[in-house]
Amino acid sequence: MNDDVTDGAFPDGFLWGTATAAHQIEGGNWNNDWWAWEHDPDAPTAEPSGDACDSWNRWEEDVALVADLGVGTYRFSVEWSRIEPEEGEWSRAAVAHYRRLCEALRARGVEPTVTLHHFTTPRWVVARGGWEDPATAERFAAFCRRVAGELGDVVARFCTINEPNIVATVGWLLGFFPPGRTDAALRAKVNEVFVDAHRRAVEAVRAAAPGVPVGLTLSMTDYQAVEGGEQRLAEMRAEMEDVFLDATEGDDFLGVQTYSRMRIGPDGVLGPEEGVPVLDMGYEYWPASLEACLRRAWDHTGGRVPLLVTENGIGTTDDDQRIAYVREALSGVLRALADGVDVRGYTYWSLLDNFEWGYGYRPRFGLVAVDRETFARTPKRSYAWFREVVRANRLVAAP
Ligand code: GCO
Repeated sequence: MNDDVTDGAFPDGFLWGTATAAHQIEGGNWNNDWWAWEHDPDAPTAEPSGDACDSWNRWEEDVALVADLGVGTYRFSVEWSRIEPEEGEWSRAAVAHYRRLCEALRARGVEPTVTLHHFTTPRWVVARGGWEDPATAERFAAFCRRVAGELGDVVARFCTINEPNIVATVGWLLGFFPPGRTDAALRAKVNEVFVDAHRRAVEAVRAAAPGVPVGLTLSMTDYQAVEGGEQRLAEMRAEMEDVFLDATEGDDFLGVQTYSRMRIGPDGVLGPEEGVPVLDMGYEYWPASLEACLRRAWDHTGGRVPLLVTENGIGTTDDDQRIAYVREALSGVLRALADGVDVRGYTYWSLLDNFEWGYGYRPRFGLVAVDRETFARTPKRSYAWFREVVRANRLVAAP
Protein backbone atom coordinates (compact mmCIF):
# COMPACT_ATOMS: atom_id res chain seq x y z
CA MET A 1 0.00 0.00 0.00
CA ASN A 2 1.01 3.50 -0.80
CA ASP A 3 1.62 5.02 2.63
CA ASP A 4 1.43 8.66 1.67
CA VAL A 5 -2.36 8.45 1.56
CA THR A 6 -3.12 6.05 4.39
CA ASP A 7 -3.21 8.87 6.93
CA GLY A 8 -4.71 11.27 4.46
CA ALA A 9 -7.71 13.45 4.99
CA PHE A 10 -10.90 13.31 2.96
CA PRO A 11 -12.23 16.50 1.39
CA ASP A 12 -14.44 18.80 3.45
CA GLY A 13 -18.05 17.77 3.06
CA PHE A 14 -17.16 14.19 2.09
CA LEU A 15 -20.40 12.28 2.65
CA TRP A 16 -20.09 9.29 4.97
CA GLY A 17 -22.90 6.81 5.16
CA THR A 18 -24.12 3.32 5.79
CA ALA A 19 -26.82 1.35 4.01
CA THR A 20 -29.52 -1.28 4.19
CA ALA A 21 -32.39 -2.43 1.97
CA ALA A 22 -36.04 -3.04 2.86
CA HIS A 23 -36.29 -6.76 2.18
CA GLN A 24 -33.01 -7.47 3.93
CA ILE A 25 -33.99 -5.85 7.24
CA GLU A 26 -37.72 -5.12 7.54
CA GLY A 27 -39.16 -8.62 7.87
CA GLY A 28 -42.48 -9.98 6.64
CA ASN A 29 -42.20 -8.65 3.10
CA TRP A 30 -44.41 -11.43 1.75
CA ASN A 31 -45.89 -9.50 -1.17
CA ASN A 32 -42.85 -9.50 -3.48
CA ASP A 33 -41.08 -11.92 -5.82
CA TRP A 34 -38.25 -12.65 -3.42
CA TRP A 35 -40.54 -13.97 -0.69
CA ALA A 36 -42.14 -16.28 -3.24
CA TRP A 37 -38.69 -17.37 -4.45
CA GLU A 38 -37.49 -18.05 -0.88
CA HIS A 39 -40.42 -20.39 -0.43
CA ASP A 40 -40.04 -22.20 -3.73
CA PRO A 41 -38.59 -25.64 -2.85
CA ASP A 42 -36.72 -25.74 -6.17
CA ALA A 43 -35.07 -22.34 -5.80
CA PRO A 44 -31.41 -22.19 -4.75
CA THR A 45 -31.86 -20.24 -1.53
CA ALA A 46 -30.42 -21.02 1.90
CA GLU A 47 -33.39 -19.94 4.00
CA PRO A 48 -36.36 -17.55 3.92
CA SER A 49 -36.04 -13.92 5.00
CA GLY A 50 -38.78 -14.30 7.65
CA ASP A 51 -38.62 -11.53 10.22
CA ALA A 52 -35.28 -10.29 8.88
CA CYS A 53 -34.03 -7.74 11.47
CA ASP A 54 -37.58 -6.70 12.36
CA SER A 55 -36.64 -3.20 11.27
CA TRP A 56 -40.22 -2.47 10.24
CA ASN A 57 -40.86 -2.29 14.00
CA ARG A 58 -37.40 -1.53 15.33
CA TRP A 59 -36.58 1.32 12.94
CA GLU A 60 -36.06 3.76 15.80
CA GLU A 61 -33.21 1.59 17.09
CA ASP A 62 -31.71 1.66 13.61
CA VAL A 63 -31.97 5.45 13.45
CA ALA A 64 -30.20 5.72 16.80
CA LEU A 65 -27.39 3.45 15.59
CA VAL A 66 -26.99 5.45 12.39
CA ALA A 67 -27.02 8.78 14.24
CA ASP A 68 -24.54 7.58 16.86
CA LEU A 69 -22.24 6.45 14.08
CA GLY A 70 -22.02 10.10 13.10
CA VAL A 71 -22.56 9.55 9.39
CA GLY A 72 -24.10 12.18 7.16
CA THR A 73 -26.47 9.84 5.36
CA TYR A 74 -28.39 6.60 5.78
CA ARG A 75 -29.21 4.80 2.55
CA PHE A 76 -32.24 2.53 2.76
CA SER A 77 -34.92 1.40 0.36
CA VAL A 78 -38.68 1.77 0.30
CA GLU A 79 -40.57 -1.43 -0.43
CA TRP A 80 -42.71 -1.07 -3.55
CA SER A 81 -44.89 -4.07 -2.57
CA ARG A 82 -45.84 -2.38 0.71
CA ILE A 83 -46.50 1.05 -0.76
CA GLU A 84 -48.40 -0.23 -3.81
CA PRO A 85 -49.58 -3.70 -2.76
CA GLU A 86 -51.79 -4.05 -5.85
CA GLU A 87 -51.72 -2.02 -9.03
CA GLY A 88 -52.91 1.49 -8.31
CA GLU A 89 -53.65 0.77 -4.64
CA TRP A 90 -51.63 3.11 -2.50
CA SER A 91 -50.84 2.45 1.16
CA ARG A 92 -50.92 5.75 3.00
CA ALA A 93 -49.79 3.91 6.13
CA ALA A 94 -46.67 2.54 4.43
CA VAL A 95 -45.72 5.96 3.07
CA ALA A 96 -46.33 7.47 6.51
CA HIS A 97 -43.98 4.86 7.97
CA TYR A 98 -41.17 5.89 5.64
CA ARG A 99 -41.90 9.57 6.30
CA ARG A 100 -41.48 8.99 10.04
CA LEU A 101 -38.17 7.26 9.33
CA CYS A 102 -36.96 10.17 7.17
CA GLU A 103 -38.07 12.75 9.71
CA ALA A 104 -36.39 10.91 12.58
CA LEU A 105 -33.14 10.79 10.60
CA ARG A 106 -33.41 14.49 9.77
CA ALA A 107 -34.01 15.27 13.45
CA ARG A 108 -30.68 13.61 14.20
CA GLY A 109 -28.89 15.42 11.38
CA VAL A 110 -28.77 12.45 8.98
CA GLU A 111 -29.78 12.80 5.33
CA PRO A 112 -32.09 10.08 4.01
CA THR A 113 -30.80 8.53 0.78
CA VAL A 114 -33.73 6.54 -0.57
CA THR A 115 -33.51 3.66 -3.03
CA LEU A 116 -36.72 3.16 -4.99
CA HIS A 117 -36.06 -0.41 -6.12
CA HIS A 118 -33.68 -2.72 -4.28
CA PHE A 119 -34.02 -6.18 -5.85
CA THR A 120 -37.63 -6.86 -4.86
CA THR A 121 -40.62 -6.48 -7.19
CA PRO A 122 -44.30 -6.64 -6.16
CA ARG A 123 -46.07 -9.87 -7.03
CA TRP A 124 -48.65 -7.99 -9.10
CA VAL A 125 -45.89 -6.53 -11.30
CA VAL A 126 -44.40 -9.98 -11.84
CA ALA A 127 -47.85 -11.37 -12.69
CA ARG A 128 -48.08 -8.80 -15.48
CA GLY A 129 -44.72 -9.81 -16.96
CA GLY A 130 -42.23 -8.27 -14.56
CA TRP A 131 -38.99 -6.88 -15.94
CA GLU A 132 -39.38 -8.79 -19.21
CA ASP A 133 -42.35 -6.57 -20.02
CA PRO A 134 -41.39 -3.15 -21.43
CA ALA A 135 -44.52 -1.71 -19.75
CA THR A 136 -42.92 -2.34 -16.35
CA ALA A 137 -40.61 0.63 -16.97
CA GLU A 138 -43.59 2.97 -16.84
CA ARG A 139 -45.22 1.08 -13.95
CA PHE A 140 -42.04 1.72 -11.99
CA ALA A 141 -41.78 5.34 -13.10
CA ALA A 142 -45.36 5.95 -11.93
CA PHE A 143 -44.44 4.53 -8.54
CA CYS A 144 -41.34 6.75 -8.40
CA ARG A 145 -43.32 9.84 -9.39
CA ARG A 146 -45.74 9.32 -6.57
CA VAL A 147 -43.15 8.46 -3.91
CA ALA A 148 -41.00 11.43 -4.90
CA GLY A 149 -44.06 13.67 -4.75
CA GLU A 150 -44.97 12.48 -1.27
CA LEU A 151 -41.50 12.19 0.28
CA GLY A 152 -39.41 14.60 -1.78
CA ASP A 153 -39.46 17.23 0.95
CA VAL A 154 -37.69 14.93 3.44
CA VAL A 155 -35.45 12.85 1.15
CA ALA A 156 -31.93 14.13 0.37
CA ARG A 157 -31.34 12.02 -2.75
CA PHE A 158 -33.03 9.23 -4.63
CA CYS A 159 -31.39 6.12 -6.08
CA THR A 160 -33.61 4.74 -8.83
CA ILE A 161 -32.71 1.07 -9.24
CA ASN A 162 -30.19 -0.83 -7.19
CA GLU A 163 -27.85 -2.93 -9.31
CA PRO A 164 -30.14 -3.56 -12.28
CA ASN A 165 -27.22 -5.46 -13.81
CA ILE A 166 -27.25 -7.97 -10.94
CA VAL A 167 -31.02 -8.38 -11.03
CA ALA A 168 -30.97 -8.99 -14.79
CA THR A 169 -27.91 -11.24 -14.89
CA VAL A 170 -28.45 -13.30 -11.78
CA GLY A 171 -32.22 -13.56 -12.39
CA TRP A 172 -32.31 -14.15 -16.16
CA LEU A 173 -28.89 -15.56 -17.08
CA LEU A 174 -27.53 -17.40 -14.03
CA GLY A 175 -30.87 -18.43 -12.52
CA PHE A 176 -30.00 -17.71 -8.89
CA PHE A 177 -32.41 -14.80 -8.36
CA PRO A 178 -36.08 -14.75 -9.31
CA PRO A 179 -37.41 -15.63 -11.82
CA GLY A 180 -34.59 -18.20 -12.11
CA ARG A 181 -34.14 -18.06 -15.88
CA THR A 182 -30.99 -18.93 -17.85
CA ASP A 183 -31.55 -17.20 -21.16
CA ALA A 184 -29.03 -14.74 -22.59
CA ALA A 185 -31.52 -13.13 -24.96
CA LEU A 186 -33.99 -12.51 -22.14
CA ARG A 187 -31.23 -11.07 -20.00
CA ALA A 188 -30.40 -8.60 -22.77
CA LYS A 189 -34.06 -7.64 -22.99
CA VAL A 190 -34.34 -7.17 -19.23
CA ASN A 191 -31.24 -4.95 -19.35
CA GLU A 192 -33.05 -2.76 -21.88
CA VAL A 193 -36.19 -2.54 -19.78
CA PHE A 194 -34.10 -1.54 -16.76
CA VAL A 195 -32.29 1.15 -18.73
CA ASP A 196 -35.63 2.53 -19.87
CA ALA A 197 -37.01 2.30 -16.32
CA HIS A 198 -34.04 4.22 -14.97
CA ARG A 199 -34.37 7.03 -17.51
CA ARG A 200 -38.10 7.31 -16.86
CA ALA A 201 -37.54 7.22 -13.10
CA VAL A 202 -35.03 10.07 -13.28
CA GLU A 203 -37.55 12.16 -15.21
CA ALA A 204 -40.31 11.22 -12.77
CA VAL A 205 -38.28 12.18 -9.70
CA ARG A 206 -37.18 15.45 -11.27
CA ALA A 207 -40.75 16.35 -12.15
CA ALA A 208 -42.19 15.42 -8.76
CA ALA A 209 -39.32 16.51 -6.50
CA PRO A 210 -37.42 19.26 -8.31
CA GLY A 211 -33.93 19.81 -6.95
CA VAL A 212 -33.59 16.45 -5.20
CA PRO A 213 -30.54 14.67 -6.71
CA VAL A 214 -31.23 11.36 -8.42
CA GLY A 215 -28.97 8.66 -9.82
CA LEU A 216 -28.38 4.98 -10.48
CA THR A 217 -26.51 2.57 -8.21
CA LEU A 218 -24.50 0.04 -10.17
CA SER A 219 -22.72 -3.13 -9.15
CA MET A 220 -19.19 -2.97 -10.50
CA THR A 221 -16.39 -5.50 -10.48
CA ASP A 222 -12.65 -5.14 -10.83
CA TYR A 223 -12.51 -7.23 -14.02
CA GLN A 224 -9.00 -8.45 -14.81
CA ALA A 225 -8.07 -10.23 -18.03
CA VAL A 226 -5.64 -13.13 -17.75
CA GLU A 227 -4.14 -15.37 -20.43
CA GLY A 228 -5.78 -13.74 -23.39
CA GLY A 229 -9.12 -13.03 -21.74
CA GLU A 230 -9.35 -9.44 -23.02
CA GLN A 231 -12.01 -10.08 -25.64
CA ARG A 232 -14.16 -12.09 -23.28
CA LEU A 233 -13.77 -9.46 -20.59
CA ALA A 234 -14.93 -6.71 -22.94
CA GLU A 235 -18.01 -8.74 -23.91
CA MET A 236 -18.97 -9.47 -20.32
CA ARG A 237 -18.39 -5.94 -19.20
CA ALA A 238 -20.48 -4.52 -22.03
CA GLU A 239 -23.61 -6.26 -20.70
CA MET A 240 -22.73 -5.98 -17.02
CA GLU A 241 -21.53 -2.40 -16.81
CA ASP A 242 -21.27 -0.39 -20.01
CA VAL A 243 -24.93 -0.55 -21.01
CA PHE A 244 -25.79 0.97 -17.64
CA LEU A 245 -22.89 3.41 -17.36
CA ASP A 246 -24.00 4.78 -20.73
CA ALA A 247 -27.47 5.33 -19.31
CA THR A 248 -26.30 7.69 -16.55
CA GLU A 249 -25.56 10.75 -18.65
CA GLY A 250 -27.19 13.81 -17.15
CA ASP A 251 -27.80 12.15 -13.77
CA ASP A 252 -26.86 13.96 -10.58
CA PHE A 253 -24.56 11.19 -9.37
CA LEU A 254 -23.53 7.63 -10.12
CA GLY A 255 -23.56 5.20 -7.23
CA VAL A 256 -20.60 2.84 -7.44
CA GLN A 257 -20.90 -0.45 -5.55
CA THR A 258 -18.20 -3.05 -5.50
CA TYR A 259 -16.91 -5.88 -3.36
CA SER A 260 -14.34 -7.91 -5.26
CA ARG A 261 -12.55 -8.65 -8.51
CA MET A 262 -13.14 -11.21 -11.23
CA ARG A 263 -10.40 -12.75 -13.35
CA ILE A 264 -11.49 -13.50 -16.89
CA GLY A 265 -9.80 -15.96 -19.22
CA PRO A 266 -10.69 -16.72 -22.85
CA ASP A 267 -13.42 -19.14 -21.70
CA GLY A 268 -14.89 -16.89 -19.06
CA VAL A 269 -14.67 -16.42 -15.32
CA LEU A 270 -11.72 -18.05 -13.57
CA GLY A 271 -11.94 -19.07 -9.95
CA PRO A 272 -10.12 -17.40 -7.09
CA GLU A 273 -6.36 -17.15 -7.40
CA GLU A 274 -4.31 -19.36 -5.15
CA GLY A 275 -3.16 -17.53 -2.06
CA VAL A 276 -5.96 -14.95 -2.09
CA PRO A 277 -8.43 -15.47 0.78
CA VAL A 278 -11.96 -16.45 -0.27
CA LEU A 279 -14.87 -14.91 1.65
CA ASP A 280 -18.22 -16.40 2.69
CA MET A 281 -19.68 -15.00 -0.53
CA GLY A 282 -17.41 -17.26 -2.58
CA TYR A 283 -15.34 -14.42 -4.02
CA GLU A 284 -11.89 -13.14 -3.19
CA TYR A 285 -10.93 -10.69 -0.46
CA TRP A 286 -10.04 -7.83 -2.79
CA PRO A 287 -10.34 -4.35 -1.28
CA ALA A 288 -8.47 -2.81 -4.23
CA SER A 289 -11.63 -3.29 -6.33
CA LEU A 290 -13.02 0.01 -5.09
CA GLU A 291 -10.22 2.17 -6.47
CA ALA A 292 -10.25 0.23 -9.74
CA CYS A 293 -14.01 0.58 -10.19
CA LEU A 294 -14.07 4.27 -9.31
CA ARG A 295 -11.40 4.93 -11.90
CA ARG A 296 -13.23 2.83 -14.48
CA ALA A 297 -16.58 4.53 -13.87
CA TRP A 298 -14.90 7.92 -14.12
CA ASP A 299 -13.02 7.06 -17.31
CA HIS A 300 -15.94 5.38 -19.02
CA THR A 301 -18.33 8.26 -18.34
CA GLY A 302 -15.72 10.86 -19.21
CA GLY A 303 -16.02 12.45 -15.79
CA ARG A 304 -19.50 13.75 -16.60
CA VAL A 305 -21.20 12.41 -13.47
CA PRO A 306 -19.93 12.77 -9.88
CA LEU A 307 -19.40 9.46 -8.11
CA LEU A 308 -20.74 8.35 -4.78
CA VAL A 309 -19.75 5.03 -3.26
CA THR A 310 -23.22 3.80 -2.38
CA GLU A 311 -22.03 0.35 -1.26
CA ASN A 312 -18.75 -1.22 -0.29
CA GLY A 313 -18.13 -3.72 2.46
CA ILE A 314 -17.33 -7.27 3.39
CA GLY A 315 -19.25 -10.29 4.63
CA THR A 316 -17.07 -11.80 7.34
CA THR A 317 -17.24 -13.03 10.91
CA ASP A 318 -13.72 -11.63 11.45
CA ASP A 319 -14.29 -8.02 12.40
CA ASP A 320 -10.58 -7.20 12.19
CA GLN A 321 -10.69 -8.37 8.60
CA ARG A 322 -13.59 -5.97 8.04
CA ILE A 323 -11.59 -3.05 9.41
CA ALA A 324 -8.57 -4.00 7.29
CA TYR A 325 -10.77 -4.28 4.18
CA VAL A 326 -12.44 -0.90 4.63
CA ARG A 327 -9.15 0.76 5.50
CA GLU A 328 -7.55 -0.50 2.32
CA ALA A 329 -10.59 0.33 0.20
CA LEU A 330 -10.61 3.86 1.61
CA SER A 331 -6.93 4.36 0.89
CA GLY A 332 -7.86 3.57 -2.72
CA VAL A 333 -10.55 6.26 -2.59
CA LEU A 334 -7.91 8.73 -1.43
CA ARG A 335 -5.63 7.80 -4.33
CA ALA A 336 -8.46 8.23 -6.80
CA LEU A 337 -9.36 11.59 -5.26
CA ALA A 338 -5.72 12.68 -5.50
CA ASP A 339 -5.88 11.93 -9.22
CA GLY A 340 -8.94 14.09 -9.70
CA VAL A 341 -11.69 11.47 -9.64
CA ASP A 342 -14.73 13.26 -8.21
CA VAL A 343 -15.79 10.93 -5.38
CA ARG A 344 -18.32 12.63 -3.14
CA GLY A 345 -18.78 10.05 -0.41
CA TYR A 346 -18.48 6.53 0.93
CA THR A 347 -21.31 4.31 2.17
CA TYR A 348 -20.50 1.15 4.11
CA TRP A 349 -22.68 -1.86 3.37
CA SER A 350 -24.22 -2.61 5.79
CA LEU A 351 -25.39 -1.12 9.06
CA LEU A 352 -26.75 -4.49 10.20
CA ASP A 353 -26.04 -8.16 9.72
CA ASN A 354 -29.00 -8.97 7.50
CA PHE A 355 -30.66 -11.21 4.91
CA GLU A 356 -28.07 -11.76 2.20
CA TRP A 357 -30.47 -12.99 -0.50
CA GLY A 358 -29.72 -16.53 -1.69
CA TYR A 359 -27.07 -16.93 1.00
CA GLY A 360 -29.51 -16.28 3.83
CA TYR A 361 -28.16 -14.94 7.13
CA ARG A 362 -24.70 -16.55 7.06
CA PRO A 363 -22.63 -13.73 5.50
CA ARG A 364 -22.13 -10.95 8.05
CA PHE A 365 -21.79 -7.56 6.42
CA GLY A 366 -22.94 -5.49 9.40
CA LEU A 367 -21.15 -2.96 11.57
CA VAL A 368 -23.80 -4.08 14.04
CA ALA A 369 -24.63 -7.70 14.92
CA VAL A 370 -28.28 -8.71 15.15
CA ASP A 371 -29.35 -11.59 17.41
CA ARG A 372 -31.48 -13.90 15.25
CA GLU A 373 -33.76 -14.79 18.21
CA THR A 374 -34.23 -11.47 19.99
CA PHE A 375 -33.23 -9.00 17.23
CA ALA A 376 -31.00 -7.28 19.80
CA ARG A 377 -28.46 -5.05 18.07
CA THR A 378 -24.83 -5.06 19.20
CA PRO A 379 -22.29 -2.72 17.59
CA LYS A 380 -19.01 -4.37 16.64
CA ARG A 381 -15.46 -3.04 16.95
CA SER A 382 -15.68 -2.02 13.30
CA TYR A 383 -18.61 0.25 14.21
CA ALA A 384 -16.42 2.09 16.74
CA TRP A 385 -13.54 2.26 14.28
CA PHE A 386 -15.69 3.55 11.42
CA ARG A 387 -17.15 6.18 13.74
CA GLU A 388 -13.60 7.42 14.39
CA VAL A 389 -12.91 7.63 10.66
CA VAL A 390 -16.12 9.59 10.13
CA ARG A 391 -15.45 11.92 13.04
CA ALA A 392 -11.87 12.62 11.93
CA ASN A 393 -12.77 12.66 8.23
CA ARG A 394 -9.51 10.83 7.64
CA LEU A 395 -8.20 7.30 7.73
CA VAL A 396 -7.35 6.39 11.29
CA ALA A 397 -5.33 3.39 12.40
CA ALA A 398 -7.02 0.10 13.14
CA PRO A 399 -7.73 -0.34 16.89
C1 GCO B 1 -26.21 -5.60 -3.57
C2 GCO B 1 -26.97 -5.39 -2.68
C3 GCO B 1 -26.94 -5.76 -1.29
C4 GCO B 1 -26.06 -6.90 -0.86
C5 GCO B 1 -24.62 -6.50 -0.80
C6 GCO B 1 -23.72 -7.58 -0.27
O1 GCO B 1 -26.57 -4.41 -3.97
O2 GCO B 1 -25.78 -6.61 -4.00
O3 GCO B 1 -27.24 -4.04 -2.73
O4 GCO B 1 -28.28 -6.07 -1.16
O5 GCO B 1 -26.47 -7.31 0.37
O6 GCO B 1 -24.17 -6.17 -2.07
O7 GCO B 1 -23.65 -8.65 -1.13
